[in-house]
This record gives sequence, C-alpha cells and structure tokens, in this order.
Amino acid sequence: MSESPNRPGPTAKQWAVLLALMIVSSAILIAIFLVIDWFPVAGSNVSDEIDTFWDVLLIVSIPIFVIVTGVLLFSVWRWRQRPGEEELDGPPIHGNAKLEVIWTAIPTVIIAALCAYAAVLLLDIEAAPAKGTRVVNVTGVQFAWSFETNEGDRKIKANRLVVPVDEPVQFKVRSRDVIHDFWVPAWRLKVDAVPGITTSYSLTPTKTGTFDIVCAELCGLGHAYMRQTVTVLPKAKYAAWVAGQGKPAAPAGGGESAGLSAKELFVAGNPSVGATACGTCHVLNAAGTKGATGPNLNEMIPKSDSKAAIREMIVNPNAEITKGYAQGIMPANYGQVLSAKEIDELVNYIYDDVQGKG
Ligand code: HEC
Ligand SMILES: [Cu+2]
Repeated sequence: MSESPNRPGPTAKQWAVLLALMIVSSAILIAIFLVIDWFPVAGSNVSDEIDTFWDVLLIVSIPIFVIVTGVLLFSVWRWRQRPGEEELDGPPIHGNAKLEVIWTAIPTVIIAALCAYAAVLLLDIEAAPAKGTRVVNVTGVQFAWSFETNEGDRKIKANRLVVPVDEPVQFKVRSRDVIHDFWVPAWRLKVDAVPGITTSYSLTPTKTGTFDIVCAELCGLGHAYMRQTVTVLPKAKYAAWVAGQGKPAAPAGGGESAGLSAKELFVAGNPSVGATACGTCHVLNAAGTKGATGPNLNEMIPKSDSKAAIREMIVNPNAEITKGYAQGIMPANYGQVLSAKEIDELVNYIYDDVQGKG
C-alpha cells in the first residue's frame, strides 16, 4: 500500500491566525464564565476565598480547553483525507520526544501549582478554632437535622439552627443512623455526618438572614426532603432568642421523659431522643404547622378513624402507606423514642383536631 503525502504543520501565517483565535476565544470565554453568578450569596468568612479559588480554576482551565480544542480542530482540517487518498496509508511517524516532554512538563507544573494553592486554602479553612469558640452539635437522622448548643448554663435543643452573626462557630456533626452530609451552600463548607464518629468544621457567619441547610449525601428515600434552614441573627437578636429558649439544662439523670406536651412534640419534636418534629412534614390545624412532605392530617385522616388506628400510623408508619406517598419517609422510631404517655397524648391531640374538637 502506498503512502499519502506527509503534509507539513502550520505555516507561520496559520500559526498567527490560530494563536490569535485562541487568545480571543479564551478571553471571551473567561469573561463570560466570570460574569456567571455560580454560587448563592457568600455568607461566611470562607465563602470569598472559596469563590476566588473557583475563579482561578476557571481562568486556568479555559485556555487549556481552548488550546486542546483549537489544536484538534486545526488538525482535523489540516490533515483531513483529500479526494483520491481513500486507498492510501498514513505516513509512518515515530512520535516526537520534544513534544511529549513539553506536554507532560507543562501540565505537571500547572497541577502542582493548583494543588499547592488548594492545600494552603484548605489548611487555612481547617485551622483549629480558637479556644472558647461556640460549639453547635449537629445531629443527622433520616430525614432531619437537630441542633444543640450551650449558652451559659442553658442547653438549647432545637430543630432550628440559629447562630449569631460575626462570631465563630464550630459545628460538631454526628449521625444516628446512616451517612448524611451537613451543608449550608451560602457558607460553602460541608462535611459528612458519619455514624460512630464526630466530624466538624468551623467558620464565622458574616451575613444575617435565612439560608438553606441541605443534606448532601444520598441517605434514603426522604433524602430530598432533608432540608432545613439556618437563621443568622444580629448579636442582640440572638441574645433575645437564647433568652426565649426553654429552661436551664435539666439536672443529670432526668431520664427520657422531658415532659413535652403533644403540641410541643408535634411542632418541635424532641431532638435529644431523636424524635423529629411531626410538623416538619405534616399540616395539623391545631399545631399550626405547614409541612408538606407528608399528608395533611386534617384532610387525610378520615373522621371514622379510631384512636387505635391513628396510633398504629405513628408507631408503625410503614405498615400501611397513605396513597400518593412513599414508604420509608416518615421516621419509624417514634414507638421507641417516645414514651407510651407521650404517644397517647399525641394520638388524642391529633384525634381531637381531626374530629374538629381541637
Ligand atoms: C420526615 C417526614 C415525616 C415526619 C417527621 C412525620 N411524618 Fe407522618 N407521614 C409522613 C409521610 C410521608 C406519610 C405518608 C406515608 C406513610 O403512610 O407512611 C406520613 C403518614 C402519617 C400518618 C397517616 C396519615 C393518613 O393519611 O392517614 C399519620 C397519622 C402521621 N404520619 C402522623 C405523624 C406524627 C404524629 C408524627 C410525629 C410524631 C409524624 N407523622 C412525623 C412523613 C412524616
Ligand atoms: Cu441525609
């Protein structure tokens, strides 16, 4: 078989055009990508550093993409098969040592530099928190987060995360069941909640407002619903919130019965035993809750249902699934973590409201 002609590479003029095109398109692409608003508001002291890192990655990667694509397209055009060459074999080429050294060395330098930058950034973000930093214990359970913090002699437990602005916080993250991941996109950091160990990160919220908390690790059927919010308050408002929370920590040995009323349980649950608030997922008029993950209890429970039937739905949620909803979303642990009395009271509370006697 005969060979096709060995066509030389680009002429000086082609090089010039190619280079100009690459520079212009890199500049345009970088401009477009930097203008795009990739992230939610920057709400913590580390958000800006992380966003800058992202910008640097874009600025470095776009020219590489353009060079690779440019060389590829030029080669397809320059060394395409011409009419009459269908039967010819390509010219024998034995590689190009100089080229290979260059295309190995340059990426090595780029990757090493980016890794060094990332490592410095990571060390900075993961620096140990100063002594006395406020600690918030975060516990993940299918499919909700609960939070606990000490303010002086008060132990504050809540299904809501509230923190003051401009004060460092360390989050100690745990899980009661499977792996979850505690992520507040506005703060940029996330960490897995792994059963059996405590993971953590620290940051300083820098913006007041309400931001999403998202579970970032597929953790079961209700994973998509494992969303809550964090409220960052000005210091004075935070102090007022703390003052309005519960009573001083119960003396040790207080046991499981926190003596919560049915309404308290429905609205706020009992994070210390792992009981997720019913109201996160259910509408109940008496409780004034608006959760939409599970059925509206006022509308879905027939008036003919007995207390025993309602009790069964709470203790054994997967025995019978309400039409239109998936199994495995409603926590199945209430029978274990609530006392019989607490469940009785919850049943009466729901029953009365459904009957219109609430
Ligand atoms: C994470 C969300 C979630 C939480 C928290 C939750 N539920 Fe549910 N619940 C559901 C879903 C989803 C269903 C429908 C599927 C099923 O039947 O298991 C449901 C079904 C029910 C039903 C049956 C309703 C009907 O259609 O007849 C009752 C009653 C109920 N829940 C009560 C409660 C009570 C009381 C609590 C708190 C102690 C609670 N739920 C907590 C999600 C939740
Ligand atoms: Cu989760």
